[in-house]
Amino acid sequence: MTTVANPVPPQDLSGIVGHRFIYTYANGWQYEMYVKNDHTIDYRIHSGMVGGRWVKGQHVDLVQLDDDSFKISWNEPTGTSVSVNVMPRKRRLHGVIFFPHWVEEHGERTVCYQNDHLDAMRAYRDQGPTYPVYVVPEFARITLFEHVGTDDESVIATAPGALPEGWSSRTD
Ligand code: FER
Repeated sequence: MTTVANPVPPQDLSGIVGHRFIYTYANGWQYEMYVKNDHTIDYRIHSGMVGGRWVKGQHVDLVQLDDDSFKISWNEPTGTSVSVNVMPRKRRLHGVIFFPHWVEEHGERTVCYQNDHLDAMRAYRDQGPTYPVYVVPEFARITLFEHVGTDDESVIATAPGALPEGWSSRTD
């Protein structure tokens, strides 16, 4: 129970920290996220507008909203902001992506291993244009959800295009 004086519900992040999951949005875009610890994700984008992009060590805000309900929010060096609600047992996810206008126009500039191009991404971000922001709100189905442990650099260590054929279609 929460109150005005204490609006924060109990926080048990063990249902999502140390897990890897693969999901496909209703628009067909397929993503993979690894919650490395309670403030960091690694991810790969298997298909969609910026398919081929991958990132390690993105700082995020992670909270538990309720039983089987988590929210992960962050801002990228590109200026893109993302907020994702995850319901692991229901295999349900809802993401809202807020793309700066330059990413909508030139998504290919962000398709890389971002960690090797952080200064370029910040320069594109600062050059813009930012507006109008392209807002993409979509539900997704989680097709794989597995515990792999925390702070494991080997979970996301390969470009999405360099994985074995069919790798991201594995289900559990
Ligand atoms: C997601 C939606 C968007 C996600 C990452 C993004 C890892 C990143 C978008 C971008 O920077 O292009 O569900 O999960």
